Amino acid sequence: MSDAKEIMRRLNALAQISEDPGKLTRTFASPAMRRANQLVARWMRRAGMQVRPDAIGNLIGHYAGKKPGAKILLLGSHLDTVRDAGKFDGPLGVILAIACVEHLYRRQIRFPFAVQVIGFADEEGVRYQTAYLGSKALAGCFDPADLQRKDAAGISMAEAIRIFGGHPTKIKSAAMNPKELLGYIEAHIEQGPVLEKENLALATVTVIAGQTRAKIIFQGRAGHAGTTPMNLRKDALCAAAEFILAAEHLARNTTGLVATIGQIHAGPGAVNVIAGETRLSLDVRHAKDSTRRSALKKLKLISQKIAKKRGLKIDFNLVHEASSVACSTKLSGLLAQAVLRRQKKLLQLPSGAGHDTAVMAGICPAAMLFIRCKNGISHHPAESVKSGDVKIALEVMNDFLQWTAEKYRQIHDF
Ligand code: HGY
Ligand code: MN
Ligand code: MN
Repeated sequence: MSDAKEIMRRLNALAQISEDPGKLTRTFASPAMRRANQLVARWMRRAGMQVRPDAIGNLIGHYAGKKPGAKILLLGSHLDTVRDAGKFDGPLGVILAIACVEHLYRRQIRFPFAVQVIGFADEEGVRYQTAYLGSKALAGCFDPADLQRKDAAGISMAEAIRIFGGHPTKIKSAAMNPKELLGYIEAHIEQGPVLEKENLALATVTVIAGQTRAKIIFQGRAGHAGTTPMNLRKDALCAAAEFILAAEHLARNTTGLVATIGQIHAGPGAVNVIAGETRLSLDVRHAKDSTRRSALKKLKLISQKIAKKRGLKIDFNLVHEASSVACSTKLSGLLAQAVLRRQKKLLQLPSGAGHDTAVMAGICPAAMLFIRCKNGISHHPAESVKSGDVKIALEVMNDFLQWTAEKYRQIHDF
């Protein structure tokens, strides 16, 4: 079986490991994540890697360099998913990276640097609403206060890590030493329509858009749906609806801005009861941090005006923020040469989606390889990738590794 076909086979196998029957959901520190780590660890060992979990549950495969103590080139992506996910967002980058190491191992090739493949424990932030837990632990910027966060079942992050087999009090020890790192490369589906429109398989990434997530609570008054006159209501769901449309309006009228309310909960949640409280998520992104931050300020003001006009209380709390991050031009430059060699054309795209690359760029040069996905669909079971594109991506990554080794003396640091 060709390497690309084996990658697709493995992605299908991995996609069977879910906490939701009939759909793919694999969240941070869940039993499904543990089973996924066990399967991926087997593939890492088959590629000649030593494998270990770190304190937060990242899976780390190490392929030694020619000499002990050599610098480390990191490859990888995340193994967690959103709810009802596709099978490529995250795992494609991990399984592709393992295939690169397997390519070296089968040929007994050793480089002047070591290669490590990382399967990050939590990029999506589904369980605890704050993203990048795995890469933040590796990058030494994990916030210990997050350990107190509770999931929907009331389980704290610390408890979840302990149950998973991790060590919540030792997350600091998971931090990598930036001096030991050569760089980080993440192969990931584009999650957008541009590569397909340009009829190209691959692109490199210029910048990863910054993102802010907030939790909003409209507090009104529940009441009888039949006897409460419209002008006497404090309807929290109508307030939320007005806010959601205002957020959409602002984003539609601000170039490059996206605003999403993906979650809403109305209580008490009976057909014949006016909603007394609504809880919303808010996700705002833009390639320019100042534009994102000013949009957030406007949205907070809008929510306060709506609450005041309707006689409601409002809570508007930030739960996650990540600045926009430029990829390393040097690392991307070498990757671009490999793309040009295989694809004869190069596209460089910004990423509206967040990635662990944005965190890893804080401790080492970081770059991304985008792979075309059908109709740009992602965060959806219809996510799909052609094995022919995976084949080219594998060739590009193998070329990139080979060239990095050949030029290693000059590019000791990217
Ligand atoms: O939400 C994102 O941008 C990414 O898929 N975590
Ligand atoms: Mn995602
Ligand atoms: Mn992703």
